[in-house]
Amino acid sequence: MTQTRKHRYPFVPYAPPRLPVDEGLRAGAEFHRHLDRRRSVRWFSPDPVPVEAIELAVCAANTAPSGAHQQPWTFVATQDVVVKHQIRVAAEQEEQRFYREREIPEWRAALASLETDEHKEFLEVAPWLVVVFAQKHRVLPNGQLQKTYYASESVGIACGFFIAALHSMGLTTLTHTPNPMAFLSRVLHRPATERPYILFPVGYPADDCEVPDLTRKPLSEALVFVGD
Ligand code: IYR
Repeated sequence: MTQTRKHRYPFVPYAPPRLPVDEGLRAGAEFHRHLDRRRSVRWFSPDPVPVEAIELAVCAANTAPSGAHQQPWTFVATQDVVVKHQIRVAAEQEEQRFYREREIPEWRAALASLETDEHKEFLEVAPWLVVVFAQKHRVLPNGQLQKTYYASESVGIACGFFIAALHSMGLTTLTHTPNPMAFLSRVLHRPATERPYILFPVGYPADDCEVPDLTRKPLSEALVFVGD
């Protein structure tokens, strides 16, 4: 029997179709196989990607759970060659400092197998750049500023959905975090209440695209059961 609850705010029933267990497991295995084919890419094709694909990926991201349902993200997308050039120049400046001056030996070892360097050609080759901003505060309809809760966690989850949605459309991306990223607020005219979170170049992989020959850690390292 359903419980009768008293609500102070509107609630609606939620009853997604219940899959038979074996069907659910099959769907889970297929979903894993699909996600396992995703790779981060640094060589993009300049082939165009329709704006609808970006919109669909952001629609998917926008379904992410968030702290107090504050949805503290803004996705800023550009295919403007001038803006992409500005972003590349500024990002390469930061990366030059990182690779030439600041890079510390532990970083060097951790990044060696990725063969990254300060050159970020993909920032101009990929047809789209999507920069995700985390809203540390949000502006209420009355103009007041409200602190957001768990902004980083919420935006991180939304970015995961975004990446998965792109992959489902045969598109690729790179979770790129030039460090520091403050230049993105300046170039993209974002308010001080938002912080750049991740920069995603989006496109199809180049015909001669390669990725590092990496493997994923086994389930036994990713999942630990406790108790009986
Ligand atoms: N931001 C630098 C370095 C870098 C850092 C991490 I963590 C990576 O996974 C890859 C690169 C760069 O983009 O080259």
